[in-house]
Amino acid sequence: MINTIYKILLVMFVTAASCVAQDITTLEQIGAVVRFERTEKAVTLHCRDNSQVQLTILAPDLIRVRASFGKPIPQSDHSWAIAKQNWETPRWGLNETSDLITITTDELEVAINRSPLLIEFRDARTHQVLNSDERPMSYDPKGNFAGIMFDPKAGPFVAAAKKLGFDEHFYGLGEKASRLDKRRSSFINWNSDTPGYIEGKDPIYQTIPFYIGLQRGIAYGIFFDNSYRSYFNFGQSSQQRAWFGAEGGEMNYYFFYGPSIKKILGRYADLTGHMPLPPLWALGNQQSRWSYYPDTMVEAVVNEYRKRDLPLDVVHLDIDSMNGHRVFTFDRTRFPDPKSLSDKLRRQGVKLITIVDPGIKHASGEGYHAFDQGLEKNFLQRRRNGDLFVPKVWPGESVFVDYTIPEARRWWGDLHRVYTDNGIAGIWNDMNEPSDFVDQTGKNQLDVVSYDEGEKTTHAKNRNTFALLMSRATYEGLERLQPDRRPYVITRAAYAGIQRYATMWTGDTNSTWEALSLNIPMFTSIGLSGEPFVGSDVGGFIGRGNGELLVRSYQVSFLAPFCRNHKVIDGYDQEPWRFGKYYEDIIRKYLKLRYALLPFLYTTLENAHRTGVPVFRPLLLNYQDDPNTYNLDDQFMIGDDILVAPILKPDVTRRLVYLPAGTWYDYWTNKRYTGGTMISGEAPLDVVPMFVRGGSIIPSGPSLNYIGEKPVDPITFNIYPDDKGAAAASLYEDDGVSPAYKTGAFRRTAFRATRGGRGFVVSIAAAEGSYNPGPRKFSVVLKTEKKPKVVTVVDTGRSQQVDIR
Ligand code: MIG
Repeated sequence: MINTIYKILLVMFVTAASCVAQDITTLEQIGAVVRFERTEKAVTLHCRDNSQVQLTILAPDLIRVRASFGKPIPQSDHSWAIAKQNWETPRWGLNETSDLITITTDELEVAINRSPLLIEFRDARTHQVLNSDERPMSYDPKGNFAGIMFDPKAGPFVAAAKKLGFDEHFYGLGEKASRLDKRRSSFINWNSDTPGYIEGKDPIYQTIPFYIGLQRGIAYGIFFDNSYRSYFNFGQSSQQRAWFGAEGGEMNYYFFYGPSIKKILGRYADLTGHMPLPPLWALGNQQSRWSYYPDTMVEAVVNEYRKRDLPLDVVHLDIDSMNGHRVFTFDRTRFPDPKSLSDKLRRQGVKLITIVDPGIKHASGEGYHAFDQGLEKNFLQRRRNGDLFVPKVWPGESVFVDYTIPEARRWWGDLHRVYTDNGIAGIWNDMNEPSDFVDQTGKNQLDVVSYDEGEKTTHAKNRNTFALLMSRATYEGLERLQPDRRPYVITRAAYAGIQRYATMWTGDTNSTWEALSLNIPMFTSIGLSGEPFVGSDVGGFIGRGNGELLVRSYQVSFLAPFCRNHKVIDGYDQEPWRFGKYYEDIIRKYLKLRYALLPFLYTTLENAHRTGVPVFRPLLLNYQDDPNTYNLDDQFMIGDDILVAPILKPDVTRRLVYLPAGTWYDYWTNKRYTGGTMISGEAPLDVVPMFVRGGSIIPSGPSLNYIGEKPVDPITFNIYPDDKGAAAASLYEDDGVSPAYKTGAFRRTAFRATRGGRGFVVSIAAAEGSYNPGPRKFSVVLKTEKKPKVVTVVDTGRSQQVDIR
């Protein structure tokens, strides 16, 4: 039965395609500027057609553009994505001529042509053009776009068109089943449950309407903060324009100036929120299956992991752990005592995560608390005519919560007490596009009204933010229930800002080589869109894998923030040992390496939290001036220092690896390379080509079965000097579980190595932050070809015992 539903879903998605021509030149253009006024932080343009445009100066490198067509800019101004509303206005100036109004900040110059109304962003110092309107912003008062609109009642359609650079590259846009450089592609955002998606399938689960343009090494960003079904076209069918638009709402975008992508990502994180740190164990290895039950099966999986000396931190409980798919319940035949199960597993170092879907079983008169309370409190979604909205999901006929109601979010969050009381350590939000088996496109939900700050808006506006608000309710609930612990939420669907509440995985992939090769551009693009904690079902979700595919899949994911093997209900088993000892031994090697590199991974993750720069990076993020990286998406970097070039095809044991300029070390052999060229990497099945940047220091720890098993002692600093003999790094540590890091309870230690005379000097700076990790040893390993004669350690912090190898 489940199988059949699943196959029907698959067929539906493969056949549904949207191919209506989207010609924005038929839209009406905003009128010319007739006058303008200026306040302390903004300029408002009044247009001939009664439209208004407002440019707000938020930071020297961040300008918001808001347009209201045929009417004044409304007073109400709300977005679920925005984390920071109040910006301290930077200094800026305004200059006008008969043709132009020019806004200047320390970094940006915004030239507004009055007639026609065209906006151009330039570098304030060089006056170089960064991005300019190809035509005035446009809208659809006449309904010309009727054939394109998914919900014709939503409109009017709004659009902005930008000149397409001859050599302009486009990155980001969140989770798309596409390559890294989005140039010549077009996309739609409409959160959709798309099992078994392949490259080109669009839209899929998430909506992050933020992209980065890069030309001549100079980057800008555009965040089109509009949750309606939106369109992004990066010159797919036009030589002159890239455009974005939406089926309703305001033209409302934020323009970010780099020139570095890293700087843009920092600003984007300031605007839409920084990812809080998840518990450190979230970086541990995770195992899942649709579905492990009963409890003895979960124990068997954990015992098998321990018996086979494979590290493991988390097991996931999928939908069959619930009583008839009722969220916030356990199936008491399968899981008679979830608390004693979680206690038992915890003693083995394993945490349980359970799935929570948005569908609450429609269960009148049954005494099911979630349904009864939701109904009684009037928190459930209703159609415009007042009827309950009754989608069909796993429990059969169901209801959804209107998460735009603050009290409903609070109630939903509090419902998680049944999980925290039973020792469940994290929550996995699935099906939150929201998926509805009655009609997966969303057509059947168009007249569902959400409270939406009292505006009572429909599905057209609220679909794409549904998952964001559900994750928010979950995160805030866990925060209230366990204030001394960091919440850990995983979501499938999302809207911009999701990183404040949830981590993500890329949904129902296939167990195929094609799907594996998509992992890299997807992880890196999601990272470039403000979501640093990414991962995919290791081995692929749907279909039958094999040992070779599973091993190569681990070689992609072993350093991804989310490393979880998961499998569909009717798929062949895929735990690391399922294909025999030969493959299992290789997988063990990579899982152990992941655990050994945890000090490095966690330091990189904390950097993502603080700076918005992701862990899993495309090379272009670190080498923005090197055009060889602009379309390179079959290799990746972890942080600034580790480069991995996995094998993405069967029967292949060697590949070309691009090493950017600089010194590089083969991780396995320590062989030195001078970059700026392609090299041939040897990759027998047990080897993934992996290189370390000269100039880096990689901290590593002892072998662990799970995080927290024993103190991270000793910490080894692996020093890879650059061509001048220098290297530097820092190590970040905290308690790994509590939110105390937010108030200074962390320890950041800077390290530096320099070559001098016949030896090396390694200096350890005084640590920053109040966290005390207790006594442990530091060990220094110099990865130089010849052993230096003298190594001196200067320990300003004076807290460690250091030995040198
Ligand atoms: O319609 O809960 O992406 O990870 O195992 C399928 C069952 C519902 C989809 C998720 C997948 C999960 C599955 N879910």
